[in-house]
Amino acid sequence: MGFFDIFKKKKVEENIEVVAAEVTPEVAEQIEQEEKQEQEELNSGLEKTKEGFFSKLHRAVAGRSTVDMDLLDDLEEALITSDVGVDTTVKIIRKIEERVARDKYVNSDELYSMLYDEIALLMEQAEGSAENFGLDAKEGEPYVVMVVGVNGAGKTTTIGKLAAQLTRAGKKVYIGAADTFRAAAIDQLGVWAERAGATMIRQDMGSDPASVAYDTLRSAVANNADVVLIDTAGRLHNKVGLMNELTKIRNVMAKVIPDAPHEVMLVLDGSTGQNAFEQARQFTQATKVTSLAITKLDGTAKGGVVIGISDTFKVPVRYIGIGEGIDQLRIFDRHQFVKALFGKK
Ligand SMILES: Nc1nc2c(ncn2[C@@H]2O[C@H](COP(=O)(O)OP(=O)(O)OP(=O)(O)O)[C@@H](O)[C@H]2O)c(=O)[nH]1
Ligand SMILES: [Mg+2]
Repeated sequence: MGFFDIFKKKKVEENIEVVAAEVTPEVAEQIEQEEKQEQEELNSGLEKTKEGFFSKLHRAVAGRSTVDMDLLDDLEEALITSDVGVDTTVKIIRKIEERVARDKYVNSDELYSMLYDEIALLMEQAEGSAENFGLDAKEGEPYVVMVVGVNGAGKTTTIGKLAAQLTRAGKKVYIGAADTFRAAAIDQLGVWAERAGATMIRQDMGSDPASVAYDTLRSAVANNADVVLIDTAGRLHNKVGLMNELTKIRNVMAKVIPDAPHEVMLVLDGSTGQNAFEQARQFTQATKVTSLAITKLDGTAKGGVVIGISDTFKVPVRYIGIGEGIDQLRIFDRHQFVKALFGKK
């Protein structure tokens, strides 16, 4: 489901009778097929995480007939080494302990299903869901998303993929090349903008990023754009400098559109495991982050970070990247994710 399908969904909800009449068995079947295909693509994107997670769990559980302290210790280790994070792991283990104490004898299948339930519940309770995305956007005003994150996290790629989804959904998209640190960064974004059919606003390398953001918003407003995506530089070697720069970009944008940016999306490289936690910690402390995109979940066994990060930061994960391709950005669906992790159909 694309970003702006949410708007459609809202309209649909206001007009439920019409929609009910439209859902023919053929349409229902098509929806079901699409959902199935999405789940399959997600399953293959998360294959390595699933294998890593399960081989560890399996090793912990294999040959044990009862759930005792030893097994729980091994389970704890399996979760931690799957990058779920210590705090979240401890939370999960406590829940399992409580249930085991209640249910007494638990076999390994039951243990797996308990784990599934607990992780699914944890994700459920983590604040924010894709269902709310963008509902506060106003008609006739561009919805501004500022994209932040350390170098190489996948900001530019995520912007490119997102722009493509949005233009495909009929939205007019403006992209601001506010990472002026390297000429190559501007060119890379230009290639994505062209592919996506979006308009990129740029200045020369080395120019003031806030000035690029300002130009982008002015131009977006003048041309009735629907969405603005602002790319930023991700250098962290001078953290204070970077955070000041982000603040300056925000302030300048608010001069054009008072509510902007409507969204500050932090992009995290999921394949860095614990490092992604650390980045989330630093950025959420330094600037207001309203959503997360976790990239590179394909090709890594560290996808457990999504569970820990959702639980720890209470900032909704909006998107996950499962490949470099233009179509490999997904709205994060907690249910689908946990299912993929446990290999459930
Ligand atoms: N496999 C995979 N690669 C990805 C994904 N997202 C981004 N990448 C790759 O990660 C690399 C870095 O991505 P960029 O989008 O350039 O990262 P950035 O955050 O803009 O980096 P800077 O501009 O240096 O700050 C590129 O080679 C991307 O193709 C993903 O979901 N999966
Ligand atoms: Mg970039």
